[in-house]
Amino acid sequence: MNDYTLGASVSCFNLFNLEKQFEQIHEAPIDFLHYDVVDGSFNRCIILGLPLLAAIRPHTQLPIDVHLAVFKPERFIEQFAEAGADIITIHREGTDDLLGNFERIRKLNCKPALALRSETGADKSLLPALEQARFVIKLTVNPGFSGQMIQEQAIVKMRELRALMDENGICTPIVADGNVNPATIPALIKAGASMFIGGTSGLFLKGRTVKENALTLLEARQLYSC
Ligand code: S6P
Ligand code: MG
Repeated sequence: MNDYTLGASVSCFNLFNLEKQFEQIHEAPIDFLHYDVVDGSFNRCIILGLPLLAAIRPHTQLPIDVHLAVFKPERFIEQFAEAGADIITIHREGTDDLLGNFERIRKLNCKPALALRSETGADKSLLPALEQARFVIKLTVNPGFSGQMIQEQAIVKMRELRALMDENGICTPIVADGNVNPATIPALIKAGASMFIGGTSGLFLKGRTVKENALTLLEARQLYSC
């Protein structure tokens, strides 16, 4: 399950020149794309919808993880699956029916994954969903916005999440999402993350190619992994 390591956040792409952006993405060691959808009520922003996903889908073979930062994800799952999602990630805070929604996602030939906001802890009621999830995204910032600082509470909750899964024999990988860079990676790895989503603070640093930035992130991961 740890075969993916580094994802690229589409909301941080150069949306003015997608063709060039994809050339850079495809020459970099990127394992998947991370596609944020925020509905304006889960957090106060509206980002990335169906038309852009449908437009980029034919131009990449990389798996696309659609991160539905929305309430009642059942309203959108089918549409994003049709538009080209491979993995659909839904929030614990967005639904009371995680497992029913996971089943919905699987029926559409996509893989379900789980996301937890930075302030959300894990408890035993989450174990079935954690076991079924392709991965669990632990947000380290607030949903939707790039360029935020990592929240200390997220690191603490991440450590507790990893411990809960380990105690229960669940090896689902934790994905760190938000402010991932060589300075934050050591603490994220220590807290249990093994996958990373790159954005403005690490993967899309100006003046360097995506490949150069990705290699720097992977070196940091290699250096600090046990
Ligand atoms: C954050 C969102 C992320 C960001 C990305 C930002 O809410 O879910 O996927 O797009 O992680 O990265 P950075 O380096 O700008 O914080
Ligand atoms: Mg995200």
